[in-house]
Amino acid sequence: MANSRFEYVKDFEQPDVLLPNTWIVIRIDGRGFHKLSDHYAFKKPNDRRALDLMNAAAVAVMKDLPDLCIAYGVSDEYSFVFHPTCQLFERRSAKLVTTIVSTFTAYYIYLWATYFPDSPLQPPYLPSFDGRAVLYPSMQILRDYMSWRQVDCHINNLYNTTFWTMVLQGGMSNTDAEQELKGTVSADKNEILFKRFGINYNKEEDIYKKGSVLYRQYELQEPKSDGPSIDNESVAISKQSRSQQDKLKKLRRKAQVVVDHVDIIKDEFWEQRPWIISNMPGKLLQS
Ligand code: DGT
Ligand code: MG
Ligand code: MG
Repeated sequence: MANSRFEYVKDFEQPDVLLPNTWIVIRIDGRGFHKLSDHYAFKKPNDRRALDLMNAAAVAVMKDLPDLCIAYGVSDEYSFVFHPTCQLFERRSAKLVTTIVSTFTAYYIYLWATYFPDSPLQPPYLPSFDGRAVLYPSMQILRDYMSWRQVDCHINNLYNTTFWTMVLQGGMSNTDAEQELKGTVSADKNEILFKRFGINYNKEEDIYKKGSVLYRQYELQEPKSDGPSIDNESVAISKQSRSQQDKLKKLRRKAQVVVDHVDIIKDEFWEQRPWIISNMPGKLLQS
């Protein structure tokens, strides 16, 4: 590159490399989806088409970026997780966040017509997403982060299901339903649903109650008695040569990305799928 007297402006760019050896979570969230969901008449409290579209865009992101080890989505948000050993874009924050946000948005818009064939996108109601990177220093804290999102999904879904049932089936005004639900606990909402509307909340679909978890599928493993471990394996990965890392990347690309609606708070999910924490591809399933 030719040197010019303008070169000095480069010095104004700030480094933004994320700390090494930490889990990177990139959470994206739909901008103004309250208005957007009204405009395109999303069903209340949950619109299956909208969630399937979010999941399809997230699967495309996972396939595009084999460095991602797991993703979790609920409502208009998605959390994408990079392993502590990830070296993509030299761990530069802005590169990681903007790549995830723009790839996700591109697929969301590209796939829109598949899920909403009768409601074409119209400006100014065009979907866009914000994004941030947060670092978590241990597997336990990463798991607590994922648990936090899933608990949030459960609490919001129970509230929204009860609220919209009271309004849409019970004929209550929004204000009256809101007033009645103030200060109630989960058991109260379950009882309102069951006693007044004959709805057993436990029988609602898992995609609404548990959200969506995406990961690469390999053969499930028997849980080890000492629980999932990461440290030795991640040290081994950080010492891998470039060609070893490329080989693993190819293996990851071969695995199917699945969309599951399961409990990610308990140990079982993580113990059966040790490759999520270790980032070492497991045995591919025979297709
Ligand atoms: P933000 O994120 O600050 O730009 O603002 P919003 O409006 O995106 O608010 P947020 O992200 O806190 O809440 C998500 C909104 O999206 C919430 O108002 C409900 C709406 N939404 C998401 N999924 C569905 C759905 O399946 N059905 C309906 N009716 N609304 C949904
Ligand atoms: Mg939003
Ligand atoms: Mg949101």
